[in-house]
Formats: sequence, structure tokens, C-alpha cells
Amino acid sequence: MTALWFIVFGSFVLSALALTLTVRKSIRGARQRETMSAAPAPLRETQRLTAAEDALVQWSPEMLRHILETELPDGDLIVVSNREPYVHERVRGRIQLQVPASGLVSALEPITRTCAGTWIAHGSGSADMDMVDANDRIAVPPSSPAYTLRRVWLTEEEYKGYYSGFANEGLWPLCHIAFTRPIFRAADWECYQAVNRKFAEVVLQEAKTERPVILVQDYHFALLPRLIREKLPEAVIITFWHIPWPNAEIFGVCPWREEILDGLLGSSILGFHIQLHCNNFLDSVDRFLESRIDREDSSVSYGGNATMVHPYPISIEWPEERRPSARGARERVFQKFGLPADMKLALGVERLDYTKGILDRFRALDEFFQQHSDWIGRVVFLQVAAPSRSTLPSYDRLHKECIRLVAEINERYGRDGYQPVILLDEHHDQSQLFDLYRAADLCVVSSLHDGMNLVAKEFVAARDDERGVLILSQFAGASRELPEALIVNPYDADQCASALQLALTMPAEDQRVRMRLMRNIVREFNVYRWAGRMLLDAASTRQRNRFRDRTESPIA
Ligand code: GDG
Repeated sequence: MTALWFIVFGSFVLSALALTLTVRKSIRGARQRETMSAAPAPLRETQRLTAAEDALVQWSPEMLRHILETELPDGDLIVVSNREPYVHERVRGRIQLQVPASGLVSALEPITRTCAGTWIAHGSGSADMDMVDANDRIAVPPSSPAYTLRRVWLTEEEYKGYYSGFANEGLWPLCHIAFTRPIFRAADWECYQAVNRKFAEVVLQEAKTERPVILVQDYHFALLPRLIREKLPEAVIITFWHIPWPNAEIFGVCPWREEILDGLLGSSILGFHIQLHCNNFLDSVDRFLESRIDREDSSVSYGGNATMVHPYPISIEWPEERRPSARGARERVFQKFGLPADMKLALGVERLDYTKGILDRFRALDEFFQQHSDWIGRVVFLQVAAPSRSTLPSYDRLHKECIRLVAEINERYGRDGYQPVILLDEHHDQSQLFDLYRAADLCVVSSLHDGMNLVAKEFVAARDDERGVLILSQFAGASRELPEALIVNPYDADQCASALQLALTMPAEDQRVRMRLMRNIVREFNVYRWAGRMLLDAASTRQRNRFRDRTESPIA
């Protein structure tokens, strides 16, 4: 037994040493190669990369492909989300292609494209069925196919219970502190379970190997990791929760809290945007499940399965260089909305959602005009509010309240030829949004609570002229990475009004310094890093499990 122990332990130490050397060598290699070519260096980690090492890695599509090929060689990539990246809608007898307004889609599309994976999602478009093949698949993007979209069909009843009901009336308000009460109905929960089972079956159909790498997205699929794990024990399951996780006391009000935790703990990796949400999750597990929690490692052992719970701040794909100039965008936008050249333009872009603090920013604008009446007639607030979840009463109420408040402000401060707030409550395409970002003098992100918020990062990335000011809520995850924004409490209208004043009068040099710092962060910590770090952690978990299997089985 002792000899056996020595052999096992010795081989473990040697392998661990070899891996560590490989990491150092690859990092050194990366450093040398960085100056010579853009080719990615081999990369492997036994521990999480240190900040300094991380800074040496250039996170690109090539790097991501490379990680998949070398670190998870037999893992075909499968993404599962509720929202599909491309929707086919029948509009006036013609089929139109739409990219939905969703942070999740914005982040995952470039990853799936890069890895030529399969994306499984609910086929929600009125013409979706007409566009798929016999296996419900379609190659996308339609203009230059790079990966497979597998559409899943849901009945109206399933959709209502699982998506509108349990996910959006239950989990969404539960996880966001926005003072909207969650609604939990047993019938919705039944649908949620059934739809999670349906998606699990589709994952099994689409998996080409016993060990696929499956990226499960968001609060629509809390039960899916466990369901997949039961059928594919070797799969690498990376679950990312795009919204905040509440503290244990709040989470405890969910009648099916144990089932949700159990489901998520089928994952190999469970990711949140920030450490606070990881801590809240671990506290919830601690309170409601019998498990072993390793706080140092931020992992949970439960039912024979280990799950790492780590923060992975999501980001965006850095836009291509040499787009048309910011000045051109400003001219186009000003012309479209009939604004005089010396007008200041404030911008908001979001889905029409009560967590985004849209009403609060209008109240702040009202306060601002009251305090600084000299700005009346000299600034316009343009708000894009893409329709979202409009069948739900809370969203319908918000829409109506938005329209009412905008009318009130326009009535109070508007005059001939001057409308202080322009509300665009319709879907825009990405190039239109990009123009708006570049045309604006300032962008307001006043979320009451937000996992990350990609609009803040998109605005910064769009500003290659190093101009423009970002006003950012302290309750958005993005505020952790972008402290050079004007950080505000959206509940404090007076403070937000001061931020508007500061932004509108900020000297160009101050704008440049702040914008440059923020742009450096977003460029470096891009969406490829977000995915790459999760894949690397998944690879090292898989390796550790192999060692664990080898060391545990002979002794047991
Ligand atoms: C969740 C979390 C987290 C907006 N209007 C249109 C449109 N958009 C795009 C924006 C942006 C995305 O939608 C919104 O992203 P956010 O991050 O702000 O918000 P959520 O949708 O709530 O996303 C959030 C995110 O997941 C990622 O993890 O950051 O905290 O709540 O990309 O540009 N896009 C199009 N038309 C529009 O009219 N095409």
C-alpha cells in the first residue's frame, strides 16, 4: 500500500511540476512572441493566472480557438441560451433577420463564431420554422455561416410558464434589488422544469462526444447543468449567471431554492460577473444544502461533484479599427433628429426594463433642469428603449410610465423646435447604436441593479476620438472596472443632476484622460478573455479531477 501511495503521489507531484513549468514557459514564450508575431502562445494553467501574467496574454479569437484545441481537445462547444442570436420574423409578408437586444447575445455571438460551435436556443421568431433544415438547424450568420444554430420549439403554454412566468416574474426580480416583488407560481415551476428537461434532451442530441464543453447561459436554465451531468458525466459544463445573485436571505424566499441550487451544482464551473455575487451564492448553498464549501478555493463539493464558483466579468468584442469617423456619426445623428450643431446630446440605450433605472434618469434630468435652467434648450436626452418582455404587466406599466414622464418633461421644458427628451421605444440595429454612441456627448447608465452592463463598455469602445463622458451606476457590475466614469447612485436624483452638470462642462482634456483609461481596460479585458478564462479554469478542473480519480480510487 505504501509503495502504491508513493507511486501515485510521486506521479502527481511530477505532473503538477511539469504543468507549472509549462505555464511559466508558455507565459515567457507569450512574452517573447508578443513582440514578434500575433500568433497565440501555448497556454496552460495549474492555478489561476496572476494579474501580471494575464496582462501578457492577448485575448483574441485565435487565442480562444487555441485554448479549445490544446486544453480541451475533444470538447466540441455547445452554447445553450433562451434567446437565439438570429431571429427570423415575418413582417408584412417578407422574412426579416433580427439580432435581438440582449447583452448575452452580444457577448456570446463572437465566441460561438470563433469556435464553430453549436448554439441551442428557443426559436422565437414568426418565420424561424421556415428557415431551418429537417433537424431544426440553420447555419449562421446567414451572410457568412460560421456555426450552427439549433432551434428548440416551445408551446405557448411552455413559454408562458417557463420564460414569462418563472424566469421573468420569479427569478429576475428575485435576483435584482429593484423593489419589484417576485411572483412564484407552482404551474410556472412545472413548465420551467419541463423546458429544462426538453433542452437537456436537445443537448444530448447535439453532443458529438462524451465530453463536450457546454456553456449554459443564465437564469432560464438553472436545472440544466444537473440534467446534463446525469447523462454526460464527463462533460465540461460551464454555467454563467448573467444577473446578480441575491444574498441568502432574499434567495431563501424562492419556494424551490434547494432544487435550483442542486441544479446549478451540476456545473463544473459556475460564473458570475463579480466576487460579491459568488459570495452570495456560496452563502446560499451554505444555508440551504448539505455540502462542503471551500472558501479559499471558492468551490463547492456536493453529491460527488465539485463546482468552482468564480467571477468572470463579461465584456464585448473590441470594434474594428477604421470605422467611419466619430464626427461623421455625429453629423448623421444630428441631421436625423434635426438638432442644431451646438446642442449637447445625452444618451441612454437599453432594453425597456425596470432594473435599468430609466425613470430615475428622467427624474434626474428634471432635477437638473430645475437646478440649471440655463441648460434648457441646450441639451437633448435621447433614450433608446428596445421593447422587452412587453406581455408582462410590470413591463407594460414601465412603458406607460416612461411615456408619461417624458411627455411631462417635454411639456415642462420644451419650447418651439426644442424637445428635451426623445424616446425611441423601438428596436435599433447595431450600426445605428454605434452611431449614437459616437454622436453623444455623454451616456447615462443608471441601472438600479445590473450584473455587468454592456452598454457602458460599448459606449467606451465606440469612442476612438477619446471624447464623451460616461455616467455609471454604482450598482452595475461595470462600475468595478470603470471607476473613471462618473459613478452615481441612481436613487439620488440630486447627485445624478450634479453628474450631468459635471459631464456637460467637463474639459476635453479630462474627458480624454478618463476615456483613455477606460478604453484600455475594455480593450484588454474583452469578451475573449471572459470566455478564455472560463475555458482555462474548466481545463484545469478536468485535469485536477483526473488526478483526484487516480489518487482516490486505489486507496478506496
Ligand atoms: C444581461 C444582464 C449583463 C440595446 N438596445 C438594442 C440593443 N441593445 C443591446 C446593447 C447591449 C445589450 O442590448 C444590453 O446589454 P446589457 O448588458 O446592458 O443588459 P441585459 O440585456 O440586461 O443583459 C447584464 C448582460 O446580460 C451580459 O452578461 O451585462 O447585466 O442584465 O449589447 O447594445 N441591441 C440591438 N438593438 C437595440 O435596440 N441590436
